[in-house]
Amino acid sequence: MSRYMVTSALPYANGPKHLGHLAGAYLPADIYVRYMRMCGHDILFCSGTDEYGVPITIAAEKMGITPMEVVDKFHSVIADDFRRFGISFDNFSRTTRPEHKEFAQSVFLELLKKGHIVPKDMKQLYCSDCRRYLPDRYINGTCPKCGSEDARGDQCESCGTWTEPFELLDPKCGICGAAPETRETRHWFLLLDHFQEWLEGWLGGQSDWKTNVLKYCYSWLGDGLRERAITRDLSWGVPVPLEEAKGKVLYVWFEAVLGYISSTREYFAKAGKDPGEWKKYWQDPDARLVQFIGKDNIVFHCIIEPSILHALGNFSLPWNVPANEYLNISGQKFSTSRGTGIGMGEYLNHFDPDPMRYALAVNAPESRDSDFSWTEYQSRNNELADVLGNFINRTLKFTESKFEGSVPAADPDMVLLNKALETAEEIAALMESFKFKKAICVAMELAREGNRYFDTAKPWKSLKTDPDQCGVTVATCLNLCASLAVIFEPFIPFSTEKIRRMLGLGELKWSDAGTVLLKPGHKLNNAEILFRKLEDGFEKVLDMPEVPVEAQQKEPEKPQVDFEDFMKIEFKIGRILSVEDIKKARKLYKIEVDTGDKVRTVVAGMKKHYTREELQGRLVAVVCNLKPAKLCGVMSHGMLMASDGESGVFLLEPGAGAKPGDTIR
Ligand code: B3M
Ligand code: ZN
Repeated sequence: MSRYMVTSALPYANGPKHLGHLAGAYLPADIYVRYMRMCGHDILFCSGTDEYGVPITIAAEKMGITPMEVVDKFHSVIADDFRRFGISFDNFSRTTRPEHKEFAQSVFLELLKKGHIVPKDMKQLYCSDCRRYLPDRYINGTCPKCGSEDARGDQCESCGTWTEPFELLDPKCGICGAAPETRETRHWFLLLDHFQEWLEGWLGGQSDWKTNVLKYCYSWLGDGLRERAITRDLSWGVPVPLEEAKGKVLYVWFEAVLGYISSTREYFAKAGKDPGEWKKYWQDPDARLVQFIGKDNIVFHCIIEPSILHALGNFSLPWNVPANEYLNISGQKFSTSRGTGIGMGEYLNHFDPDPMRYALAVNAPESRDSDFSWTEYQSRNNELADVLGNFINRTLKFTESKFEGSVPAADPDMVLLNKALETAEEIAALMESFKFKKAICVAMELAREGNRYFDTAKPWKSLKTDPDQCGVTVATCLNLCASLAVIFEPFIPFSTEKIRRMLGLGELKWSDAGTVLLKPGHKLNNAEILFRKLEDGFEKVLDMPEVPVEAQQKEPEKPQVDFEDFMKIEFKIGRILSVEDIKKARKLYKIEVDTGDKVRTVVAGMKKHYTREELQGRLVAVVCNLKPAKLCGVMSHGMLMASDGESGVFLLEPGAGAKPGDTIR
């Protein structure tokens, strides 16, 4: 039996990740890994956050905090969201860990020694306005390949080309927009051309890989591989381990692809493990490396990483890289920065993980981009409830009420259980060829079959007419429930755990599907509802702003007013013409205000907060039609609007340009 090393792309710790990420590289990996574990394979699943590189420094600048604060914050958010979605990593590391730095530096030195990395003086774009070198993502421009105008200096998102900053046409500083100048600096280059021929041969042998992946690779090889700079003039990153390279760091992609190995090493460095055991997953010819990524990462995993691993020698190369296409939302790319897309955490704050896991698996962007919509999600959720949930529930409820919650003394109908066995075999073949979308549909078909069986057998009738037959039906349906708990486990693990609990079963193996797991007399637990149907408009809860707890407690103290009532109040801009003290009044001023139509006298409690000079000539907001009232002997014909809180009392200030007499609405 082979050993498997499974990885999912290391997400940048620059913000929370969204459902597009989940569908691309994490959910499929988790489905695969859970299935393989159930088959008893020796399999390890590692990932972690990618914490260096310009995406992090850009986030830090935007947020006004340090890069370290950014990655600390988002590492926990991302790790927690994955955990809540049931992504079952064996280890989820961070590239800012010292072990990763040491490992990445050692790989750099090794390749330097072997002559695959050489220093060169090169041109780099420098923004004289911002006084800094502009690394890749800090440069925007036109893609030399497809002509898209929002290509960045590292990649064109439209066509996937890996661009170099000075290759962009019409480059602009990503920070200030100025046209940058070109300056000389020294950098270290990975001589990818050393690997062209070897890659052609190696990739040529991967005919079972997805065609979209191979197509990308061949287009790269077709263009001819060139040397690539793998160092940057940045302060945030793994330092280049050379005296003469002070102030330079390794290019994030060069070290990030090594993060998978660091994560595995970290896993085995933990207490109670053999620290050398990582090699069994990375340096053993029997170990199969399976890497789940999104399509924009293909070149790094199918060209760069294999070149590095090959150059190091004794490392296993990817056995498969089942890259996914994109999940779009209403035809647009998911992008948290552009405000399109749904965050994983945002979703989980309102809904359960499994319906989304199911919806994304059915709708996976496996061979082409797919589109997410709440309508589609709703119908997938309701399908879970109507088909799988319904079958489990009706079987268990019937057993509860008619058989005292025990498996009847009858031999189950092997025709149906054999069908479950065949289904499990069919799914196994699909899983092993990374066709999860088809696999989940086949699984749901078996649940449908269960409902048809129940409907046809009519146990509620046979209970009276043929109790033995009724026992057979129930024993069959219960065992089918157990088989369904097996085959759905990789997809909706939270729900199958519930099903197993209801059935009184512990952990199951893949080979348990189609077998008689529930023997006569086996006691079941109470049935719980598995899935709740969603009504139209259910997704509105996501739009509601999240109200902090303290704010929730401060309910409005005043009753609501009708718009008509509100409109009865006349608010106007006024200018203070004069301010006088009022005899014996410690808090009040008598103020003359010009409100356009007339000059009115207002008595205001401003004496403690403003001097007369401060008020003189000031523009204010005035409530004009308050019923006149006498205060300390002076009639007041209105009120000045001010804020009043712990910080003090402050007059509202009309914006510049407002004139006395203007109405306020
Ligand atoms: N962090 C890009 C991404 O999040 C990058 C992947 C690294 S995998 C080694 O899509
Ligand atoms: Zn600039």
